Amino acid sequence: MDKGRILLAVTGFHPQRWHELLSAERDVVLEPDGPNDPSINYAVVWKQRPNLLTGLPNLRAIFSIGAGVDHLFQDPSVPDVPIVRVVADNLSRHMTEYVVWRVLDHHRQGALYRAQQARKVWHEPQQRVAHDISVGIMGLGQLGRAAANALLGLGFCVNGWTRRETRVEGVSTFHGEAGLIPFLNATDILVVLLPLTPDTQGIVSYDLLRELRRRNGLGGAVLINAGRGKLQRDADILRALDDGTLKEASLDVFETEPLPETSPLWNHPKVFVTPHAAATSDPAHLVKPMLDQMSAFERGEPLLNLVDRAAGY
Ligand code: NDP
Ligand code: OXD
Repeated sequence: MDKGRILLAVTGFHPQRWHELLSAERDVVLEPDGPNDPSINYAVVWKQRPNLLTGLPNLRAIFSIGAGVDHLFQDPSVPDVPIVRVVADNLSRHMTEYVVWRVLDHHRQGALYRAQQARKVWHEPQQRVAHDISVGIMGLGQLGRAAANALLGLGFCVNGWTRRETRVEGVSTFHGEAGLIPFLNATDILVVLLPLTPDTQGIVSYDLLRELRRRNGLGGAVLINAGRGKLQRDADILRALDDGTLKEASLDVFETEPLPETSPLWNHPKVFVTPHAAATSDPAHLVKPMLDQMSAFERGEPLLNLVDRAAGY
């Protein structure tokens, strides 16, 4: 197979660095030359314009520059070619840092200390050991497993919930609809690392949060969502925080992004907000493996990290 040409189609951030690095090895364009451009062989995309990829007769594969591919499926006309997503140590490490940071902050009562400091209060609250706390991770994929292992290393009990039956050493695993309530009932701090699919949209509802365990020394259940904003219902989270169903939340993702200035989540004393920054795709780490995959594919080797279209992730 000849050395294919790349269409780089991203919206929402500047493509310059991706363009520079991809161009080191291949011809890269930012727009097809008309609706049926036969010269395009690969599309490297993030939230591409609807219909942009339809009718490219020689498209061999699509590369998402993110781990999540829900942005691609916003366009129902995405052609039926293999879709490769990001799986990278660098991304898993960043997500693990975010999860460990937020779990430890809730566990070590960061919000309480910040409030005490503001009032110059010298008071030592009771502190639980990590082993008394169960962190439940929804989604034990590339990112969820890495985070689970780090939390186990810190001494937390870790539960995991997946679509299919899964085993991860040291983690109590649950799966499917039947496993969801038992998983929640055994979880103090809920970490959401699911992909957004038709099955998971809106899953983090008030009813789900009500099932979390509250018998620990944290003084209530905690939610950490770094998956996708549309997995949650912002209004349900606010309701749960306000009536005590949830003690605190760390949210990296929101139903609408950027989070609108009018959202009460911005100023809520029990909410810690980050701007979808838990694990950002870094072209310095991701472009080379992408180019290597294209070359390997052209030598007849299979593509790796393929998306299962039927499952939606
Ligand atoms: P993976 O595809 O490796 O893992 C997905 C996990 O979710 C799997 O364990 C899968 O179960 C589980 N899952 C999927 N659907 C369901 C379902 N219906 N019920 C129960 N479990 C389900 O994804 P990654 O770990 O690489 O990434 C996870 C998500 O993190 C991405 O899709 C993206 O949305 C988000 N993300 C957010 C970032 C940020 O900065 N905030 C950065 C990067 C990613 P099974 O094991 O059975 O397949
Ligand atoms: C991703 C993201 O999916 O950055 O990789 O959210």
